[in-house]
Amino acid sequence: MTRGRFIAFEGGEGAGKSTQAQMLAAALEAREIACVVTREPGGTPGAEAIRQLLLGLDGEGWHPRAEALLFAAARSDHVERLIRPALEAGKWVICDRFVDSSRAYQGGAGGLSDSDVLALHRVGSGGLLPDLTLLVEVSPETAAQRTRARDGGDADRIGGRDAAYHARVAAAFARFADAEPARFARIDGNRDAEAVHRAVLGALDAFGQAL
Ligand code: Z5A
Repeated sequence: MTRGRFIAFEGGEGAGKSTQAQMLAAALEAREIACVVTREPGGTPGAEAIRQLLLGLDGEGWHPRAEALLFAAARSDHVERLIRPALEAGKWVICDRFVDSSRAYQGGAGGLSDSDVLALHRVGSGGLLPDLTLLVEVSPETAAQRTRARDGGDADRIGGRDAAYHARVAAAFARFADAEPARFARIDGNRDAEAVHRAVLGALDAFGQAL
């Protein structure tokens, strides 16, 4: 049995990751390639419960290190119970956010060191990395317009952090992509969804993951 491919979408809120994950899954299914679409934080019952703790908690919220541990714990359950078994069964896994989100949000923007975030990932998830990470990048104006149209101004605990925090997240993602060109493709997400989807398929092709 050939192992499946592990593809992650990354980027800021409103970049269009979930839309592109669904469009890629439809393209795979049209080619009769079995795939699983999942998300972080979440993807398993345990990780979805941790998602509620992370994004829904009222009051003072989590200290940055506690937040990083909770994301790593959710990911650990997700990797062991869903991602690895699906890959071993030969399915493609399309994941809406993965460890690079922890590196960008809890690391680059939140103040933890990259090596600490990666150490938690080694302990929790054996250091599993995607075969390809598609970084969907949009301007802050595009992101704000899309999330406003969808949520009417409501944001979760992390999405609601200030513009400087989100600018640090975007800068961190760009640094990771530039540092690891063999694993990342940067996609301009400001275009309409079909044009972004074509760029996603082009990136898969260029990375030798052609459909
Ligand atoms: N987080 C973290 O801190 N550390 C971690 O390790 C992980 C996560 C894994 C999860 O939020 C939060 O957790 C997130 C990071 C943090 N907070 N922030 N910021 P989430 O899962 O609830 O939400 P999100 O990941 O930020 O995604 P999102 O807001 O749903 O955005 P998206 O998936 O990138 O976008 P979308 O849902 O595909 O599209 C948004 C809207 O735009 C929607 O109405 C679409 O129909 C529309 N759209 C999409 N694409 C287009 C194009 N191309 N043109 C026009 N309109 C479009």
